[in-house]
Amino acid sequence: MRFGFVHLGRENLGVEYLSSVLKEHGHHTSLYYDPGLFGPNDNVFYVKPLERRFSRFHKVVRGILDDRPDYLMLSAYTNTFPWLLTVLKTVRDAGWNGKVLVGGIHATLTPEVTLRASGADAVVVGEAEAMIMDLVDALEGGRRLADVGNIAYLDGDRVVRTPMLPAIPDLDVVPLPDKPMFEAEINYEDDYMIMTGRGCPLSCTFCCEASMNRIYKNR
Ligand code: B12
Ligand code: SF4
Repeated sequence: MRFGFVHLGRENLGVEYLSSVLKEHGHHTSLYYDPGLFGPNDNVFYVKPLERRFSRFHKVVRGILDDRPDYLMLSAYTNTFPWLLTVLKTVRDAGWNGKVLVGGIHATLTPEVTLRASGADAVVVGEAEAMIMDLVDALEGGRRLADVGNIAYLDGDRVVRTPMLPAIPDLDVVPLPDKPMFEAEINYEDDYMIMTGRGCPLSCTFCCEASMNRIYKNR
C-alpha cells in the first residue's frame, strides 16, 4: 500500500520512524512537504510577503492528487494543524478519498478535537511504531479497531479511546529513522537531527512532557 506523509515545518523524526516501520513491512511511503519558510512556523524569520512567495501549499496538493496515495498520514503540531486541515479539505474536495490517520503531539494531547476536526479514520495517541501495522490491519478489515492500542476513532458520533500500550521499552527494536525521506529537502551537512532518548522525568507545566507523563503513567 502507499502511505503519503504530509508535513509542515522542520524535518520530523516521528515521520521518519514511521516511514521506516511501514517500509520494513513492504509498503511504499512518500512525503508531501512544505518547510514553511518565512511563515509563523519558521522559527527564524516571519515575513508575510515572503511566506506567500515561498509557500509550497499548491505543490503539496498537486503531489497528493497526482500520486493518489491510499493513506494520508498527517503529523500534527498544534500550530501546523490548521494547515493540515486545509490540505486535507482541498484534496478531498478535489476527489481524493483515501484513508486518513493523524498523529503527532497535537493528536496526542487533544485526540478528540483532532479526530472530530479532521474526520480521520483514526487518531494515534503517543508512540506509533509498535501499533501502526495493527492499525493498518484493522482499517483493512483484518481485526477490530477496538483491539488496537493507542488510538481514538469514531463509532457513529461517539469517540472511542483504546487503552495505551506501554512506552516502547527498548528503542533499539525500532528501525532507524528514514533519513533519506527528507534528504532532498534538507542540507544534512548544516543540520543533522538525531534523537538519543525519549521522554523526560520532569513535568514542567508549559511542556508536553507533563501530559506525556500522565498518559504514560510516569514511565
Ligand atoms: C525534537 C523537537 C524539536 C526539534 C525537531 C522538531 C521536528 N520537527 O522533529 C526542533 C528543535 C527543530 C523543534 C522545533 C520546534 N518545536 Co519542538 N519539540 C521537539 C521535542 C523535544 C521532541 C519531538 C520528537 O522528535 N519526538 C520523538 C519522535 C519519534 O516522536 P513524535 O514526533 O512525537 O512522533 C511519534 C508520535 O507522535 C507518532 N506520530 C507522529 N506523527 C505521526 C503521524 C501519523 C499519521 C501517525 C499515525 C503517528 C504519528 O509516531 C511517532 C513515532 O512514535 C518535542 C517534545 C516532545 N516530547 O514531543 C518538542 C515539541 C514538539 N516542540 C514544540 C514546538 C512548539 C516547536 C516549535 C514550534 C518551536 C518554535 N516556536 O519555533 C518548533 C517548530 C518546528 C516545526 N514546525 O517543525 C512543542 C509543540 C507543542 C504543540 N502542542 O504542538 C513540543 C511538544 C514541546 C512543548 N513545548 O511541549 N522541536
Ligand atoms: S521543559 Fe519539558 S523536557 Fe524540559 S525539563 Fe521540563 S518537562 Fe522536561
